[in-house]
Amino acid sequence: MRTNWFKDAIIYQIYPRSFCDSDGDGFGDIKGIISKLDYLKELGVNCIWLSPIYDSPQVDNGYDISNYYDIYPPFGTLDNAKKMIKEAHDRGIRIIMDLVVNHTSNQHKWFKDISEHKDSPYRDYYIIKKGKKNGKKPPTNWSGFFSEKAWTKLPNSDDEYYLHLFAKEQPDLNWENPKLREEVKKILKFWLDLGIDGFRCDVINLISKRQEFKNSFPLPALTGFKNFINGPRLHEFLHELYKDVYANYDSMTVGETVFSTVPRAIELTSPDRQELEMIFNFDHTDTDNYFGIKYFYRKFSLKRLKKVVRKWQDGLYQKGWNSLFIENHDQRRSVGRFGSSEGEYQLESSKCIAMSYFLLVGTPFIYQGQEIGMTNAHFKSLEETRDVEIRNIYKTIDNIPFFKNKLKKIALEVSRDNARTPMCWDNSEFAGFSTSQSWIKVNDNKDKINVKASKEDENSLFHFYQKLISFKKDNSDIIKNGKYIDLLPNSKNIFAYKICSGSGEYIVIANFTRQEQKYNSLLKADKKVVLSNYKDHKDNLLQPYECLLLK
Ligand code: TEU
Repeated sequence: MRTNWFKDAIIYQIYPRSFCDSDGDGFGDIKGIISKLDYLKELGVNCIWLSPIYDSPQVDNGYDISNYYDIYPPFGTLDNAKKMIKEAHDRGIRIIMDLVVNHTSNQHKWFKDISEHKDSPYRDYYIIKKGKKNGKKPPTNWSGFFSEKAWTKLPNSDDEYYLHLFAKEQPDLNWENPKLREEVKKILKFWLDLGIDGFRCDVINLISKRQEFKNSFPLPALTGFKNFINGPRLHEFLHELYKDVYANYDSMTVGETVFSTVPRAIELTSPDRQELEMIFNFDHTDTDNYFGIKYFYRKFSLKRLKKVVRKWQDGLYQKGWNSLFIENHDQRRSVGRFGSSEGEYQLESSKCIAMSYFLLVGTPFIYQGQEIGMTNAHFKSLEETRDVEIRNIYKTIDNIPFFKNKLKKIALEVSRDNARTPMCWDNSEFAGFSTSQSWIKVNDNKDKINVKASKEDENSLFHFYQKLISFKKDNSDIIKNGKYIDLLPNSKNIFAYKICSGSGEYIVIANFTRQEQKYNSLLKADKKVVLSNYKDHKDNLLQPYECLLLK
């Protein structure tokens, strides 16, 4: 009954609050999504990943869920969601939902109950520990992902604390408790029975915590990470969900796994272990920073990127399955990133990056707006941003004696809000996203970069993505068993690789610089150009950011 449809999926991520607003309140909604399904079909995608639409106080834009069985009213109703699922399916588009079960909102009825009643039956749903020194100090020195301490005092308690790896409004769930795991299965079944096709599992490799709860060596960020990343019962918990729920549906799961490694990914995604279908690894998004921390910015290097691609493509070959992405709602935009350029060669370089990642072996993801080349928002001040993460970072920076202004500038440039500004549909006042002021500013370049303009220009990035999608669909036999071969591992300017299998092969050659690059045309073997970002090609020369797909 279960099929491997995830290997043929071309997935489009929708960030609902910024996608399309149907009722003019400046906030995207489900009816807005329904109105754009034909657009997605035209682009060619066959699956949507929806960031959370569940009921939520929206401290972390819906990644803090207060009711898993209902919809946040500004997004619409459950009936709207049912209609969306049907309308998508009618167009051959599957839907996977975000599943946020490492933590809930502090407004979830379970957490509210323990905050109000000492003997609440839900106490064991969360991770509650007595503080040290009669409750004056937290149980451990751990710190979380949003530059906060990981423990906060439980409301109405003198000496007890609860664990939260994200904002203090996002208490972590206690997966050691079998009752909690049954609740999670109930949630999964509810949505699968409603017709959902699977889940993108938020920070899923944090669900199992080491039970010793001991202090760790203090770090500038994520002190104690070994206690909560890839914990001892992670695989057991995931297999339990698979066996008791997923096994009965033709569903798929993609796990968001922070700080993952190839051996870990093989364990998580190898089909015989029955845990997840694929994972997101973030190694390539760390090719322009130090230690995996985006604020420690450094110049991108193609060699670093190629090393990471080689590691993951070779590592999972015939053992697991890769996901492929260059943007999402937590990352700044790819225009101007990964060697691409904002300004001169903007279109050529966006196409070059697009081809390079999209045709690797794995399931590709496109984040809303990426297909038309939306850029960063270029925020001028904190007031223009909305994200809880950047607010916390600003507080941290205020406590640092030096370089405050420089650090704040970097924080604005890498802020998650860069990817969260409204989808630009046309050049009207509110970019066709809404008929009134949106919850966060519209990009200043909406007059040039919008869906309408992209569709009208046959040379646009939108049409280029359409072609990449068709190629990927038409060549799925090669890709499913495809072996990745890096053709120029030592070049710091050219990314060239071959994907080959018993069913055939193709080659991608891409110049990641704004200069012409000489190369040996023997690389092209006897193949013909199927797609490129230039009309004419030179024999032994690649033009700035020129990319070639050869078959
Ligand atoms: O992200 C997990 C995560 O690790 C990121 O928050 C990361 O720390 C951050 O992007 C670095 O800039 C997931 C969701 O994708 C994110 O939106 C949520 O805020 C987070 O989990 C908590 O649910």
